[in-house]
Amino acid sequence: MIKAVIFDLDGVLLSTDEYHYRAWKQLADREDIYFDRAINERLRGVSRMESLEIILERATKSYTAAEKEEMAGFKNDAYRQLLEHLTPSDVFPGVTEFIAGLQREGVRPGIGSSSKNTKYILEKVGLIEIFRGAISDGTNIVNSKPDPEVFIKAAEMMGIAPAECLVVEDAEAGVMAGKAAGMRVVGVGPAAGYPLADYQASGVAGIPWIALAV
Ligand code: B16
Ligand code: MG
Repeated sequence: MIKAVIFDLDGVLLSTDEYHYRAWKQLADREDIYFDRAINERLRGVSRMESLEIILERATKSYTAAEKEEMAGFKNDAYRQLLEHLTPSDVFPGVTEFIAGLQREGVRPGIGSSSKNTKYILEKVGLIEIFRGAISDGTNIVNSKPDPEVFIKAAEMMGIAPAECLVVEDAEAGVMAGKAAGMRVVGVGPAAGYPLADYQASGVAGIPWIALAV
C-alpha cells in the first residue's frame, strides 16, 4: 500500500515553467544568446546552475564562475518578480481535491522539487500548511535529479519507506530519480509518455486510484 505521495512542484502542482522561460529569456537576450521554448523544455526538473549550462551551449564566448553566478542571480531575481503574481488560483484544477482525498485515506502528501524557491511558491499558492514537515527541495540536497536524493529525503522527513511512496513527476530526470529512489512513479504532462514511469496521467487530477492501492 502507498503511504505517501511525493509531488514534484513545477509542472505538477502548477505551471511555473512559463515564468522560468520568461526569466531565462531575459538573461539570454541580455547576453545575446539564442534561446527558445524547445531549449526551455530541456530545463524541466533541472537545477538552476545546470539549466544555465544548457543555455550557455549556444553562447559564443566562455564565462567565468563569477559571471555564471551573476547570471543565475539575474535570472532568479527576474523569476521571483514574476512569482510575486502567483495566487491560489494558479494551482492546477483538481489538485487540492486530490490531496484532500489522500489525507482522508491516511496517505501523507510530500514535496520533492529541484527548486530553491519551493517554499516561497507554496506560500503564494496557499499550499504550505498541507505539506509542512514534508518539503524536500533544492535547498536540502547536494545532488539534483536524476539523482534520487530529493525523494529519499522527502521519504525520510515523513518516516515512510521508499517502497511505500509514489512520486508524481513531469520531467524525465524526475521520473528517473523516483525510480532510482525505489519508488513507484506517475508520469504526468510531458512525462506521461516515458516508458520508465509505472503509471501515466494527464495531470494530478487524473491519477488512477490503482496507483495508490498496490
Ligand atoms: P530554482 P521542479 C525545477 O522544479 C524546474 O522544473 C526547473 O526548471 C528549475 O530550473 C529548477 O526547479 C530549479 O529552480 O531556480 O527555482 O531553484 O520541477 O523540480 O519542481
Ligand atoms: Mg517539474
